[in-house]
Amino acid sequence: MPVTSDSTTVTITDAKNPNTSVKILNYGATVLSWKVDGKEQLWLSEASKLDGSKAVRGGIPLVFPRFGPAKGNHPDTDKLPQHGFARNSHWEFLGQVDEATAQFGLGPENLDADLKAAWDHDFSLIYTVKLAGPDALQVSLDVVNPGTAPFDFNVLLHTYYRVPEVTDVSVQGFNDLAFVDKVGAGGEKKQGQSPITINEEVDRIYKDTPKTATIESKGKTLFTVTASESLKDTVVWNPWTEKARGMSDFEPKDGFHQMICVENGYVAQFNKLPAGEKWNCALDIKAHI
Ligand code: TA6
Repeated sequence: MPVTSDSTTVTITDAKNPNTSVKILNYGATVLSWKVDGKEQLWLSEASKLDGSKAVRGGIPLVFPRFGPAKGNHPDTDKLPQHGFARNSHWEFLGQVDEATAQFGLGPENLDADLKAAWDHDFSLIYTVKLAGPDALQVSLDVVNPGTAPFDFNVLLHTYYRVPEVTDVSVQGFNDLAFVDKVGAGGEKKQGQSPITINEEVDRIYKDTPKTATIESKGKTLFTVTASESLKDTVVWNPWTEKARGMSDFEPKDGFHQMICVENGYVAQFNKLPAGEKWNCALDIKAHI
């Protein structure tokens, strides 16, 4: 049975290779693990909470309906916690679409009362996770507005890619795109340069990014990442020493050497979804093991 579930997780196993699988925690509909022929492709903190007490530190957390902390400039979402509520809510496993695909749903009925009060809109999220091949993972999200008024939202797939050593990594495909630098005081627009490398804390928002990027190490491609047109922007993040030390759920403390977040989303501004309409995004990741 390639799709199996228990009370807290769903696992999709490749029908042709039992060592290839993806595991999703119902809490946050968070992809916790993606193994290709037994080799883990995602980074997950050893101190990550998996009991629903806190958003998962690692894997692919989902960010909706706001990205980042409240800034006091968006009353409709400013009462929400950082990165919204999708990653820290109990999603419903809707079942398998086929032997390689599972679906999860979230609506107002799934939200804690405080979160529902903080963002009182009718909405429906349908998240689909697919083992799209022996070395491919596809995730896609439908955002539906069944209500009678529009709402503004951000979406981000906060993917923690596992890498051998982040200082050997280069992210190709962004050309020399400018970025907003969130490190320090944050918010300064800076000129980028290609490839993106990591030798310190990096926390950048790249707007209107090309739809395909590669994550390489020592000239070898580790991942090819292809985003739908609707995922306009990309965040690149590595907490480095101090920020890793400051996160209680980030372990081991030097684990930032084995991860890089390349996060496809719609975050540079809010997206308005009219009443009765649906928005979709998809991300395809190929692992080159
Ligand atoms: O996506 C990058 C970022 O917004 C960083 O600024 C950092 O805050 C990271 O997300 C992790 O946020 P979290 O709320 O999961 O600690």
